[in-house]
Amino acid sequence: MSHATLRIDGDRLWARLEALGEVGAVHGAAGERGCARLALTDADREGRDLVLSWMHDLGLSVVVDAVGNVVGTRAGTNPQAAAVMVGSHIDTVRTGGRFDGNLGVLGGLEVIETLEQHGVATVHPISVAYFTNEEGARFQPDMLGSLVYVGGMAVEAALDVRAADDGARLGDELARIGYAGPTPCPTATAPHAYFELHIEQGPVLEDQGFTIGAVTGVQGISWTEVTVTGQSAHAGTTPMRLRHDPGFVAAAITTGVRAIATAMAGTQVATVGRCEFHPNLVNVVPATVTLTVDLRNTDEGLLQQAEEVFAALCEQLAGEEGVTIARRTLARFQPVEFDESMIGLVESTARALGHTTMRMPSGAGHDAQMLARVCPTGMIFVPSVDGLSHNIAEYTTPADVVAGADVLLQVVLAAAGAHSAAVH
Ligand code: HGY
Ligand code: MN
Ligand code: MN
Repeated sequence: MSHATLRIDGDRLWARLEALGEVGAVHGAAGERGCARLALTDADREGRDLVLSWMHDLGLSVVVDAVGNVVGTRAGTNPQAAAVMVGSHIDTVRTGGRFDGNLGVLGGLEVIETLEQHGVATVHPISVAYFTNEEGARFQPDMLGSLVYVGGMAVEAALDVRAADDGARLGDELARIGYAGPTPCPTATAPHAYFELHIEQGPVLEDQGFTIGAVTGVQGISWTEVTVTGQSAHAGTTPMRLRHDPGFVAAAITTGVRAIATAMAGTQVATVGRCEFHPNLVNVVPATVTLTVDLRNTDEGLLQQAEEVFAALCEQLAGEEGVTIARRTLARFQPVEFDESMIGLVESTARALGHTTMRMPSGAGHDAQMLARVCPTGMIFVPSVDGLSHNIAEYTTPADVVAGADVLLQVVLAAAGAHSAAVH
């Protein structure tokens, strides 16, 4: 029997989004309601515990691995078959929203609860996962948990990563919040397929009037920590010609990477998101400034070009100002293309459900770009209101949440092989 008429319960999914959104809740002056659950903080633990309780309520068998990835699995009729996995993340940036990552994990739980509710069995097991430290806001690189999960980073190296803000060691924080799990990673068995439902986090779907994005892939990411060391001096007595001012160089780098992106146009983007002065005092020419540069492009060759121009800018500024500039790579991932069969499945499923759909690359990084290394991977985008994300005003309408989760339900059924069963 076809399960094409099966639909998720939108109210139940929205209620979970609201409940998880209250963990680490951040409220804005204009009524915005966001989340702050930086990876491996107490708020992250609280969110993890809540989702874990929902996994147990659904009777899933749950494993926690050595970097804190959590995977809950509903049995299939063929225990030998690899699971169809649905996943994302529940850690957020400091000014995060209630949909980024959360929607993919809770959408997966909703798919399973819908199958349970209607007595639908599947040949393949179905897993729902949340991966550790997808955001990379506290610990770098981003997508760290899923990178380790697929064997792209050694567990030991991951556990030794230090937080940018307070120097905390990832492994210690994992143990502190009780998520240093016993299951080894990388995973012993690759999923049969992986699907991730995610908000677009940009303006394209909304601007062009489409409901579902059939994601073609994820653009390349290059994160660099730049430490500029100059000479601390008195702000009043030091003539301009004698200064070696890392503050000036940091500002030149900030405007310089903007100029690189503007000159390259296309999909090139550049961001200086973090900048710390030392000693950070009104009357002291800084001794050092540490800043981060985030460069991205859908094309690897162009991303390398942007990196080269950026490196040349640093050399030039160092010579002109008489400072030293040290660059440390925090994350570097090449662009990823998803399998055509998975893009087509998302696209045809969305259309069969009566939704408008367009193909598009992802500007943001996602766990899906790591899972694509080990299994067929597809992503479903739903619109972000005003294209906003990594902002507490992030919002996606209930109708679009339901549309995305219904597409997720159907692509999972297509991949997992649904058994004919009575649909109440
Ligand atoms: O940075 C990103 O694109 C993702 O949110 N980690
Ligand atoms: Mn995300
Ligand atoms: Mn994010």
